[in-house]
Amino acid sequence: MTADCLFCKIVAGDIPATVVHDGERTFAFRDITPQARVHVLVVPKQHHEDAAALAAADPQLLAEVLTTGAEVAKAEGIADSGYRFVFNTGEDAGRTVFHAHLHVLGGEQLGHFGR
Ligand code: D5M
Repeated sequence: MTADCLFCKIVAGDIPATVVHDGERTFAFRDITPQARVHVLVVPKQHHEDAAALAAADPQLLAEVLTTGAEVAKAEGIADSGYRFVFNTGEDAGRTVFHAHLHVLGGEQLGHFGR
């Protein structure tokens, strides 16, 4: 756990969240400001700054984050209708939390991404 990391605190149970998955190395909870009917965040339990850092340090764990995202989509009933995976990186993407996290978005027709 990294001090002052919001998502490390959520994984540790120090900050409440609506948890949808608590696995050996991955964790998932509902986004507090949902951008779609289904909006879940999947994180590695271990702290990594962003997706690229996670890929460099532990590619297997990044694969587990993606697999967990697909399992969450299935459990949320959106696997067949379709969903979107997003990793925001940097200021222009509006990145706010510096613990790698996968957004799983779906449950409705999503607008095309970009501007
Ligand atoms: O996404 C960071 C996301 O984290 C953003 O969609 C809001 C969400 N968030 C922030 N605080 C919380 C808590 N406490 N619970 C659940 N979700 C939270 P980014 O890709 O960094 O822009």
